[in-house]
Formats: sequence, C-alpha cells, structure tokens
Amino acid sequence: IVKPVLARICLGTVLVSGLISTTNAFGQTALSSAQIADANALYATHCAACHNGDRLGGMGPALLPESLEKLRGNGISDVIRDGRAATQMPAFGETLAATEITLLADWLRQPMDRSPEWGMSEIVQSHDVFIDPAELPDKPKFKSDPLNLFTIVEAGDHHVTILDGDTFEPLDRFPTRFALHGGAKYSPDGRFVYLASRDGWVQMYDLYSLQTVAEIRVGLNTRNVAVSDDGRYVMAGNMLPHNLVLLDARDLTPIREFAVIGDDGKSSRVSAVYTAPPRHSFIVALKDLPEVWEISYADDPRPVYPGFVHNYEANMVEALDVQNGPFPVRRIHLGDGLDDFFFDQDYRHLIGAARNGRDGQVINLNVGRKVADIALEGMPHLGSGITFDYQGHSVLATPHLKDSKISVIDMESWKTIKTIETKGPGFFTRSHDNTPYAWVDVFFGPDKDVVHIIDKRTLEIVKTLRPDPGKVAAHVEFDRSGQHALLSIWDDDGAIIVYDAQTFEEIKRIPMKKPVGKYNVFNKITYSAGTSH
Ligand code: DHE
Repeated sequence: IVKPVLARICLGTVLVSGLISTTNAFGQTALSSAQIADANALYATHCAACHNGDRLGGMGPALLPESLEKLRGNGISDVIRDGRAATQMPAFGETLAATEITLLADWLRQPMDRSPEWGMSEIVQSHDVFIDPAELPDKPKFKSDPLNLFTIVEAGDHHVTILDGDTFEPLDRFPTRFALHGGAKYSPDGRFVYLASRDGWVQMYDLYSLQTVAEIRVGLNTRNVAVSDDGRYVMAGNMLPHNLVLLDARDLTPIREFAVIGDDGKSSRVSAVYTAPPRHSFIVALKDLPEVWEISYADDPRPVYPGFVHNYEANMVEALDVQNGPFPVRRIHLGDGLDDFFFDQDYRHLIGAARNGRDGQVINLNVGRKVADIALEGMPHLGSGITFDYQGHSVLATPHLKDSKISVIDMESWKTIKTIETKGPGFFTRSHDNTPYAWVDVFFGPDKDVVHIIDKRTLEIVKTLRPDPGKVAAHVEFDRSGQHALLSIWDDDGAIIVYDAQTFEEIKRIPMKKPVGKYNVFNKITYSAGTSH
C-alpha cells in the first residue's frame, strides 16, 4: 500500500482564496471558481493517489458528498488534519495550512456538478470471483457448530473476525472494504455471509473454508443488503445511484438493476432493503418517496441452485419492464416517507418511522395501506427493535436515537404500553427466546458506557453494567443457545465481552479494534424474534 506523496504546497503554489460566506441551494458555503480550482489542485496532489482522481475511492474510501454525510461539523477537516488511526490515512496537519484543510473540506462537501456514473457495465467490471464456488469443500474445516459462529465487524481497522460461538476463539480475521454498514446477512443454510460497505462493495465469504469467494461494487454509496429466503439472490439498496441491484447469491453475478423512480419521475435514495421470508419478496424503504416497494422473487422460473454456471449472459436478465418481469415491483403508496422500519414476526405488518422524529405508522402489507398511527416521537431506531411475548401479547421494544427511553408497544392495539426510562438514547436492543432478559445500550450522552438489562416479564431494568468506564458499550448478540450474551466495547482499543446471560457474570474479554455489529448465524437464519433480521 503506497502512501500518498506529501508534497508541501506553499500558498504561493496553490493560492487559497479567502473563504466567502454566501451559501448555495444546499445551504452550504458556495465556493468561488478560484477556490474550486485551488481545491482541485490540492486534491490532485494530496488525495487522488489513494482516493482516486474521480473521488470514487481506491485504496482509500470514496470521497463523494454522499459518502461524507456522516462526518458532520468539522469532521472532514479533523480527519484531514489528524489522519485516521489504524488506517493508511496520514495526518496532513503538518503538510497543509489550516486554510487549505478548510478549503478541501468545504469543497468535498459541495454537491458535484455531475453525479458519477455507476451503471451495469461498471458493476460487471468490478466483479471478482476468487474461488469457483463449485470447488468449495462440503464440510467446515473446523469442529465447532457452524451455525453457532459469529461474524464480528471491526470498524477500527476494517476487518471481520469469525468467532467460534462454542469456544469463543477466533477462527479467522480478514480485511474488508472501508466502513461496512448494516447487518451481515447469511445464506439460508448459514454457509455464506454477505457484507456491504458504505462505498458500495459487497463481499461474499465462505464460512466452511474461511475464505472470501467473490466481491462486487454495486454502487457508490450503499445502504445495506438482504438475502432471499430461498438463497438465490442478494439485493443491495443504494443511496447513490438511486437504485437497487439484484445479484446471484452463488457468486454475486449481477442479474439486474431497478431504478428507484416515483410516479412523478423523481428518483429516490434507498433507506433499507429487507427480506420478508413468508412473502418470498424484498421490502424496500425509500428515503425521498412516500412509497414502500415490494419486489417478489417467487415467480422467477430459474431453479434454486441449478448448478453453478459462471456466465454473465446466462445469468443476467435483460432490462425488462419492471411490472411484467419475473421480479414485479409492487408500490405501496403512503402519506409520508419512511426511513426505518420493522416487521412483525409473520411479515404481515410493517411498522415504520419517519426521520422527522414524530410520526409512526403501521402498514398492512397484505392490503397495502396504513392501518394505524403509532406514537413514536424521539426518533425510534426501529431497525434494531425486538419482539417478545408479554402477558400473552406480542410486544415490540424499540430504542430511540433522541430520547432516553425504550418504548414497548402492543402489536395488536399498536398502543405504547410502557416507556422504560434509560440513562440516555440507545441504538440497539437484543434478546433471545431462551432468556427472560433484553439488553439495551445507551449509545449517546455521558452514560454511553453502560448497558441496561430489562426483565421481559416485568418490563423493569434489573441490572445496569458499566463494563469499561468511559468507553461506549453497545450492540449485544446472543449465542445460538441464548446462554451467553456478547457485548462490544466500541473503541479502537476495544473488546468483545462474553457474559453469562443468566447471572450477568463476565466470562471472557476478547480484544478487538472497535467491534461494532456481531451476528450469530443461527439467530439470523432462523429470524429469531430477539435479533435484527
Ligand atoms: Fe446504522 C444497521 C440506518 C448510522 C451501525 N443502520 C442499520 C440499518 C439501517 C441503518 C437502515 C439496517 C440495515 C440492515 O439490517 O441491513 N444507521 C442508519 C442510519 O440512518 C444512521 C442513523 C445514519 C447513517 O449514517 O446512515 C446510521 N449505524 C449508524 C452508525 O453511525 C453506526 C452506529 C456505526 C456505523 O458503523 O456506521 C451504525 N447500523 C449499524 C449497525 C447495524 C446498522 C452495527 C446492524 C445492526 C444489526 O444488529 O443488524
């Protein structure tokens, strides 16, 4: 890996014009043409070697405005000045003047004149199959239960660890693309795991032989992926371009793309795509359109696992009329867009939240319309809600990104039956059928280092743990049996802590670099009510 050339550019070589205070249509500081030229020169000299001349990413991540949305405030300048620990991104604080750093940061945030192209030909060109799937072994190369493995995403240095859930020993640790996001998704037999990066890369890894099988870049800014319940497809949802990309799950061969365009001709970013197993369809939330899409794969005539044919022409479906192809799109029109949602266990209802932080609605997917409003202020993070049985009723428990509470909602009346006060807003909730407890984190605020344990029988917090003072403690997942709960210490000098799920005693601490999500194969492929789907 080559370090970028750190040539010192003095102000005489690239003249950084004074920043002006006018704003453009996006509410951002508008740069003059002289400043844009300066920024281009700075980028070409200092950034292009790693991030590519076209800003689409290379050894470093893509630097498109959409990719940088997460770095709010001075986030971009801070990274340019200080670099990123445990990555190849050097600190430019000694090399560039403060004004140059500010200019580069402002320029990177500006909407680009023309969105870069990423169509089917770019997707096909990016596809790499490292191992012919027909050559893969029939059995795992380890003795432990292959359905009790955990895929653990380590964001600190962009790696994944495969952890043996019987012994809690790592089986493998491999590099991934920059910034994975969304849940890792498994093939229905639990053999393959599919990982999506924010920069659009999808990686397919074989859990039996512990190696990467294939990868492909499906977009420039991707939200997440879903795997069909029959194991035939992987669907990726993109923020840039505004589309969905369907892949063959055997080796990620692209099958077709779906442009996300509303009746009025306006396109939309995808918020998330999920699989609804009993419906044999993908359900898609859209960020900019008041619609939910259901894309059925039930009628695709191709057989399940017909034997591997690595042939783009055979596998790729020609651009078909969306309504009449083997993947019909059903549009469910809503009064308001949805940013995040959750399903009941039989996938009849979708519970959605708008990111205005106020409105929630229940959509009956069979009849295709809203059947109830739901009180959901405080920006609920429905995607990481869970369901369980409480006094004979199915309830949904969800954290809120802006309020210090967990809402418990009856899934028949759709009324909030209890609000559990927490020490701060949380991100993730987890439980398991074999435990009476639900674990919730407090991701934001001064108590971000605690996790609460809630008794599902009483809806009371029965224990609060502070496993590593000062460091974020977040995202729990159970092993297959529900006897152990694994918690992340969300720090570059972090760890996975294994707890006895009954006594809450710490059993083991495994050092890791900012472990974020962790995904147990069995809990995910059985769509356990206590975990994300
Ligand atoms: Fe996530 C899952 C949306 C920011 C870590 N996040 C998801 C999913 C959605 C979502 C829709 C479900 C995808 C799936 O099931 O495959 N996330 C959003 C946002 O809208 C938000 C708030 C803003 C954004 O930048 O996109 C956001 N998410 C974050 C983070 O800042 C987190 C904490 C750190 C990071 O890695 O970016 C983060 N999101 C996660 C994780 C999951 C996730 C670990 C998977 C949870 C699971 O258990 O399945």
